[in-house]
Amino acid sequence: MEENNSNSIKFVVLMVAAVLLIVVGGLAWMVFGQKDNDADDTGGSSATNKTSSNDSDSQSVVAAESVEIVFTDDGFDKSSYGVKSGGEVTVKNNSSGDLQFSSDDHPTHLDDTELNLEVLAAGESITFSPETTGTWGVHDHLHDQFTTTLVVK
Ligand SMILES: [Cu+2]
Repeated sequence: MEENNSNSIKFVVLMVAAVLLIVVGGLAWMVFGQKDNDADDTGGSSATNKTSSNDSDSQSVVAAESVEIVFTDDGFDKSSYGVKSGGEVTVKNNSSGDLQFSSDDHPTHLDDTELNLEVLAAGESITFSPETTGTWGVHDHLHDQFTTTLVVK
């Protein structure tokens, strides 16, 4: 009798452990599975939004015959500028220090080398005519947190 009792107790304990494993495992699978799906959905939709807004930015930029890019102590006055290929771009340094207008990437400046200008002291400006069409990231090489975009069409 004693042996039968301990055997049936062992059986009950095993059954309870098995049920707990299934319940806990199932819950964990649901929770982590949903988290993964949520992360995928968010990443996918935000990436899509970013791409489409970038595209509309480039497309909505008006390519003028001439454009003025004004730089102050707060950075460039616009997030993007547009100019026709061969048109005039004037870069005006209205900040209190030097400005080195440079093509991305920092620090190699190789994306469009015709956008690499000489250092402009406070109050100076320069006009040049870029010809290579494209959407070019530019920055102040001396303060590379200041960036903008020049679209040449
Ligand atoms: Cu740079």
